[in-house]
Amino acid sequence: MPKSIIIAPERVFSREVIRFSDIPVNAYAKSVEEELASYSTDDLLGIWHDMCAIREFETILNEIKTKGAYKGITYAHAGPAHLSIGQEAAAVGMAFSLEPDDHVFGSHRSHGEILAKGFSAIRQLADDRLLAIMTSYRDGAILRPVEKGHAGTVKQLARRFFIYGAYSEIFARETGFNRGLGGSMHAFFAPFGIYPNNAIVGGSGSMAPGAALFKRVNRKPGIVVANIGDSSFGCGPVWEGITFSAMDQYRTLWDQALGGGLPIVFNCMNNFYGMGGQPFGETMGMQYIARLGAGVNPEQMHAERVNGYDPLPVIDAFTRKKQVLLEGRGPVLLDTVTYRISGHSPSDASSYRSKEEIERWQQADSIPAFRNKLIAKGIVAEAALDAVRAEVEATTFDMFKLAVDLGVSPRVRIDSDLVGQVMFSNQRVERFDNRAPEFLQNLADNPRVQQLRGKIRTPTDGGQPVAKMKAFNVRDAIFEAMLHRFSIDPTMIAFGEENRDWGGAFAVYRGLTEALPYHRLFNSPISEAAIVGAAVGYALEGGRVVAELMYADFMGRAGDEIVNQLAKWQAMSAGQLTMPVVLRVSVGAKYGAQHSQDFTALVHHVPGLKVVYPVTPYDAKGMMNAALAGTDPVVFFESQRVYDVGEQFVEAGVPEGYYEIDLAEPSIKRLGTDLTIITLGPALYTAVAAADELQKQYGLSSEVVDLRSAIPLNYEPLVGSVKKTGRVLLVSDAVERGSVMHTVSANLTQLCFDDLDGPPVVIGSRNWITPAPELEASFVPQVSWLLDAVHERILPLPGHQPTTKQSLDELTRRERSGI
Ligand SMILES: Cc1ncc(C[n+]2csc(CCOP(=O)(O)OP(=O)(O)O)c2C)c(N)n1
Ligand SMILES: [Mg+2]
Repeated sequence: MPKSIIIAPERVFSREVIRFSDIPVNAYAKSVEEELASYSTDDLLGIWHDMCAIREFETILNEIKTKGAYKGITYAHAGPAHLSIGQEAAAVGMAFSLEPDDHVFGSHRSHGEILAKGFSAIRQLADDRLLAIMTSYRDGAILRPVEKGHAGTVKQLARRFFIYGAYSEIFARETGFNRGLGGSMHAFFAPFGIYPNNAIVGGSGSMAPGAALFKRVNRKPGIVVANIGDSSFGCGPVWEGITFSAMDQYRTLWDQALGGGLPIVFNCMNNFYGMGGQPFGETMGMQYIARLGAGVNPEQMHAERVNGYDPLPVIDAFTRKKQVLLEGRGPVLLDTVTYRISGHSPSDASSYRSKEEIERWQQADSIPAFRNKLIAKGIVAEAALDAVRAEVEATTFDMFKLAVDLGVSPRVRIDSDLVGQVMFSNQRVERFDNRAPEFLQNLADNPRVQQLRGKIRTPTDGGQPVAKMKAFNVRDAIFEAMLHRFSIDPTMIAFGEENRDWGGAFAVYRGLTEALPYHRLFNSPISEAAIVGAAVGYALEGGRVVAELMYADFMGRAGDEIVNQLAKWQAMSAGQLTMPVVLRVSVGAKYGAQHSQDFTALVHHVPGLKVVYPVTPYDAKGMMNAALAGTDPVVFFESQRVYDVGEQFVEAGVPEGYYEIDLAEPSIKRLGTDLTIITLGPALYTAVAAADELQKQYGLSSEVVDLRSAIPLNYEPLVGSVKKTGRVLLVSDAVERGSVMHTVSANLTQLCFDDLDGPPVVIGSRNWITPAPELEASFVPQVSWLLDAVHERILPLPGHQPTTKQSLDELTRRERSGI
């Protein structure tokens, strides 16, 4: 079913010019008297409160980092403190008019943003709601220390709670928002709309669009703000996130009832510096971050530069931009100008800027400036401002004292297994929402569903091998599992390159285009970082998502999103967030050096990911079903060598109904007594062929075990097999050096040392680039390699004449030359 956007030659060749419209710079011109129509005295005192609180919060951090003490309280803080002294007005301006349903993502320099958003939410939430949040959040662990002896209002209590939770998090205490597993650069508190802050520069730029997507797809209220620095606009993933957010399809192809463009503000906290490099005038060429909106879409992202050294223009901008987003005209780019008076971190000697420059910004400091403005116009009495400041400083200091007190705020016990326990959530969630899943047709009418009914699901058809066209294959198995979950979980969506009309590059999704509305299955831009980043953001908001990378080779493009985002947030939230993402990754064949690499080892090395690689229809369906019922990130490798392969091992065939396979369980594909051959990926089929030859030619009985999964992995069946045979050969198509099989081999050596006749032998692809298909047989393990390896390194095969080089001498020679 082709799309309805027709590209007409006469249109694209017509003469025209591309026009840009003016991008406002500091257009805000309201006097404070004019603003009185929008703000009560309490509002203004609130803004003042929040700015002072942030300043005090960070001043304390700065003092203890640089001097080891504050007002007589000594404390050595080992972790980082990226301070934002000077940026308070920008943070408060950003957060002040946002509602709890508006979600902010941020950067390493986010203490101020967190506090500002927290105070804003506290102001807006009703007392009973605040109490409910504080008592239920981690069963009151943060509330208990701060409610002791508190005689003030609920809102005051909530502010104590929030300042204390933030300090505790920064100081790695049990009483932190995330039990200290997030820390200074990653602290967040979802009940107040504060989502993960990212130590990876620009990290929020690719994740936050997924949160905005979640709001659209699931019709949730509110907008999303990605607070990122000026230097982060040099990061590819930020551009990808912008591209993803600005896709026309939200307004051209999606159901307009969903609300149109993504409700997201890319808010640049523009302090004119990275650590020492200056995007303005040195490391970039756009001069104004706001200019960057010009190329993105005809609305130029509604880009605007605002004065973030005064909270009022920022509040004004956010109020206007939120309206734009609610009208479905997003995304928005804001260039909020501010200045970091503090160093990048306390060890920063400010060698990259002049003293004079810092002094000038100190003279313009937003906190005294705001105070003076209010006093000069007689809007708020000096005494009232001073009283607020005194109270803020006292509370902040009190909370600091509580947070550093190990008796009140203990660290997670060093011998506890907490980190291990929260690496995976290991839950089962049938559906993340109860509404009816949206479909375009009755599934019984779906052509692919109908076609699958006629396919043969068993290894043989009337005693004969099944013809390729008739076999229910791996591709079908994944489709069936996907459709099942799509039909149960209304939040489930899938996206990636060429996912919709093309059906995914390898036609796994063929038929889903007819079945699903755009917002449940769509083409993404060629933006691998944004594909994975958006999936992470979507999942963090509470939706199930399947993202696809067309080739494993492209994982590098999404490197950060896979290794630092997808893998980390469950544990960094101390188990409060789940990550129900299946990342489908196809492993190529016959496409040479950049399209045919098995990268299982890369993700195997990254704690926090489940890594599976089924290669039979039975396994693919059962494991996809399990992955789609779980709450953990699963990197789901698929081999292009076997998409067409029918079931060859399960005599009863692939069930039409639902079943799951425990991801940790290896599968014994063939029983044997003399040798265990362990595989991961399509090497299974090579191993089975080798087992046939070993039996036929040498009477050697091989047990073939397919790991199916690298993480998690139950070693018991492997140990059981090795205890029986005493000999192990491990095979995968990944390049041999550092392959998953080496870890399995090393572990089995320890687990089965007394039962082994000799050391396990690992065979993988050569440590080369993947050559052209005509040469692949010299690269990927072949049956002959396995036979020769058995002969040379496990058990001499009588009369066997090796045709390939598998000896230990050859291994040593190759290692010596680095190949
Ligand atoms: C991907 C990445 N590269 C580099 C760094 C090291 N680093 C930390 S902060 C920073 C400067 C970031 O500048 P900007 O985005 O303007 O934010 P600011 O620090 O000014 O708030 C750098 C280079 C990092 N954390 N992540
Ligand atoms: Mg900066």
